[in-house]
Amino acid sequence: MAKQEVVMPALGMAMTHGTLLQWMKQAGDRVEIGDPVAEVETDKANIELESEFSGFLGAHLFEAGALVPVGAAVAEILDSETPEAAAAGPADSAAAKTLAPAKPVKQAPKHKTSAAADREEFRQKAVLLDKDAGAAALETDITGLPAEELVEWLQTMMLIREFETVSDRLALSGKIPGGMHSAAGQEAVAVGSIRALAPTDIVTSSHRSHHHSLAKGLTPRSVMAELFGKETGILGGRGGHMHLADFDIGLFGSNGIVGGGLGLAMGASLASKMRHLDQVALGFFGDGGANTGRVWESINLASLWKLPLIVICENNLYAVETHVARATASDTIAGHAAGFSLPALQVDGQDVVAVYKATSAARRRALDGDGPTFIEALTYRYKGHNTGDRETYRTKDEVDDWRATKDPIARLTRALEGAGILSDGQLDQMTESVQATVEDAVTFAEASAWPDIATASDRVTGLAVAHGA
Ligand SMILES: Cc1ncc(C[n+]2csc(CCOP(=O)(O)OP(=O)(O)O)c2C)c(N)n1
Ligand SMILES: [Mg+2]
Repeated sequence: MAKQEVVMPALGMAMTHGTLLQWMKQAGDRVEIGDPVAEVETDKANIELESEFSGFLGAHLFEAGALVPVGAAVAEILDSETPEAAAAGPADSAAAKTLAPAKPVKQAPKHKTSAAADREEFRQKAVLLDKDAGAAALETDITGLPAEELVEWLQTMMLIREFETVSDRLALSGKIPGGMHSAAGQEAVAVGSIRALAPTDIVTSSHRSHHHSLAKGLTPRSVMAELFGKETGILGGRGGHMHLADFDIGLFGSNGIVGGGLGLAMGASLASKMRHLDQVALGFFGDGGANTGRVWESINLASLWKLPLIVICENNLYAVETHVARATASDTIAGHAAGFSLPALQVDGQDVVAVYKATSAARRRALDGDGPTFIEALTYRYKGHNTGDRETYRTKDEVDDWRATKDPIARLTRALEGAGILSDGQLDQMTESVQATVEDAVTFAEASAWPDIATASDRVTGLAVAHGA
């Protein structure tokens, strides 16, 4: 009977324990992914603990009212066909643990959100994916693209999704220190754009960067080990999840300065132009980054000097808790950019082919000496802003809708199946393959050594590490 654990999440750097206020599912109950299993109180708030798996709930491992250490399993989700077996639970669960006296159960705060109003406002202002689109617009047109490449795109998107799913769980359980920013849902932006580049082109990223880094060619092992802070990580464990870089593959790094990556990309494109290289630089940032001055300074100079720069704004609708409609004066972010005398367009960021085509055109223009292009990719993050985000600013329905109707992996899969490109059983093989790759990355990271404390001040700059100093 396969088992998966529901664990007490780490919702802040200082959190060591949480109180299990009440159970919302009983042993033997059927549980779907996303179902609330228990209500938990932390030092910050009350949250619903959702299941990451579907199956049957095993025995409660703690009683309501118990103080539970971060990372401890509170229940298991069993793969059992027989709910009775699930209810029986593990042999040692006869008495659920109580580490603290039961407390009176507090009322959970009402779900506070203004997302519905925000969405309506944004619909009036911007060209959203679902605006008058109809079902046809939610398909992906793969006409004329080589089957082998399309399958590789799908596989890479699946790998990123698996990496994000597993690492998010590890961050919640406290195994990945400091949490992370998941890019689950945004895979098509990274893969569609980076597959339109040459391997020698430069990419700079933001704080949400696992998808860019894996698409550009960092190995899952080197990224996972970096997230763990181990010496086998791509930066020797110095960078963590917000500082992934490898100059040898043209990945000039992620960083925590919102909007900062575009300045680096602009500098790289200036260098390419001055050296007369056949090379472009692509800089990513988010809708929040689009409200920082450095982004527009970079775009202004790149347009004025006709630099080989591709600017991609991943508009996932939120900057932490702020909806883009609350922070953006013009109708669209591309609308801001249009004033800088460069092509500025919106693309469906959940359509890997649309992103690929827009970036290919931008690259041709850049190499022809005509300057930068601004691409606003409309996308969505499935997880909260970072590990432990309580997501009180949007509804579960909104997230479910994006997952159900606009998922980039499902869309490409449908297109490939429709065209007979995926053979029988190939999708299952691809799923097993990405699961094995990520499992291997976790095993590798866990088994790797911590950096030697005596070397703490060595290789502290990305430049030195990337050159193997
Ligand atoms: C210059 C700067 N200002 C503020 C922050 C705090 N901060 C971290 S992420 C973030 C929101 C970024 O939103 P967005 O650019 O839309 O990217 P997303 O998180 O959606 O990928 C903010 C404000 C920061 N890291 N750097
Ligand atoms: Mg955003």
